[in-house]
Amino acid sequence: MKKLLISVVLLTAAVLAKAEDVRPPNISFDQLLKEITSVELPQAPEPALEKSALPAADGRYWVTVKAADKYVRTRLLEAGMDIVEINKDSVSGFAGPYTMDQLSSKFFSVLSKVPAAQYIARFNKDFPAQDAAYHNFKETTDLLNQMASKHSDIASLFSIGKTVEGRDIWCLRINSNARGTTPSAKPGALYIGNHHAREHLSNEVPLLLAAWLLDHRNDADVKKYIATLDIYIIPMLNPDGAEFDIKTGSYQYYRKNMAVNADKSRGVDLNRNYDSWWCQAGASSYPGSDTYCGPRAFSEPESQAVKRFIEARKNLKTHISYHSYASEILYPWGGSEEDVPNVQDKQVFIKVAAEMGKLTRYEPIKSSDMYVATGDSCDWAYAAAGIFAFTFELEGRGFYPGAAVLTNAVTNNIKAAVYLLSVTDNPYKVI
Ligand code: 0X9
Ligand code: ZN
Repeated sequence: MKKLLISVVLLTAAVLAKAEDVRPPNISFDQLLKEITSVELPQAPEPALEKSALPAADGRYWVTVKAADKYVRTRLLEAGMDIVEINKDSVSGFAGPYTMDQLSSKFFSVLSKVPAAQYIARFNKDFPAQDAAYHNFKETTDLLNQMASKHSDIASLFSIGKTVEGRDIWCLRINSNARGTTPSAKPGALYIGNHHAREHLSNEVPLLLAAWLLDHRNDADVKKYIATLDIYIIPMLNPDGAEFDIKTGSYQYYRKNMAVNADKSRGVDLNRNYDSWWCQAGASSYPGSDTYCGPRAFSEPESQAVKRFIEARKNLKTHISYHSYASEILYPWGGSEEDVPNVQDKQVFIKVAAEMGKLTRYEPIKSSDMYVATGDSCDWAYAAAGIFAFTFELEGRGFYPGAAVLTNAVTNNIKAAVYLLSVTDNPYKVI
């Protein structure tokens, strides 16, 4: 885990214009890239703007007031309260200055109050305006659906399972003659993003990779890969965490999934929850910690979904798991300082990582040279299924590198991902 860099909040006319844009999203890769670049325009900071742009800077509060029956509720309505939620012993809603005065009488008991703007911002459920180019869960889901329906002859979308909070973990499959969960004997490549909630760039890269492959389906090399390989893209493995991280409109620096732990703390580190030397080093058994490995290996629905997915597809040969940030390409082992014992496999790992390093300008290293951490997904994918599995630590100075890094990160990483496709038929051909 690396040092944090808090990005400055800048609202711009261009960004606001995008937020109000109600046209259906365009799924062509070039259009998506244009959208990304069109929001890279923060100009002079306008400190007053953010506050004045918030609704309800009119002295309203969000209040919770004791109200055990309909009679009290009626009195509250008469006092001018805008009741939004009715609970067993209380109601919550909006109250302006007049109502606040009324509520201060002995008759009522105010249990809590926050300025209305603060309450509304809490339900923003989206990226801060300067990062509007990033895709939240709904936008990601919509784009994947549109890609699958526009290219229904070669692309299909299915859920590999549900998260702790019941969201679908979407997988876009690109294959010229097999759809959905139908097995294929063609060599397979798997790209997964967003194990970690706050690493939003790790959703963008595989999402735009999918758009690019479909847009370029008629390029000679891409056409060949679509005809001869079985390609799976799961951009958002941890949508619960990703949504939690953005839902107040300011970032939470949240890493884990949204499991409720035995001690009531939240979250398991999904990249410590796989069954590869589970919880032996570089992981914590304390539930409240950011590297909590969970109560047992594969305790989490998200990691279980990956396990089921990989175990059901013996044709998978190559894999990238996207994370951020370090500009590194990591290969096994990560949970041990040893090299992988198979000498040929080691050579393949080193060679393929080096080639992808040239395309991204990321440094290729053995994962444990970053730090030894057990229970990570790529160690497990290689140990359990022999998959050549790489962890990409994408670029950017911080978990929230802004829209400015998107163009480079996406275009260079597409080159590396396509290179991986070029060796997926037989990774050993590189040595
Ligand atoms: O710690 C992780 O899970 C990854 N880094 S991150 O900053 N994205 O959290 C790195 C995983 C690499 N694996 C090992 N070193 N085992
Ligand atoms: Zn990560």
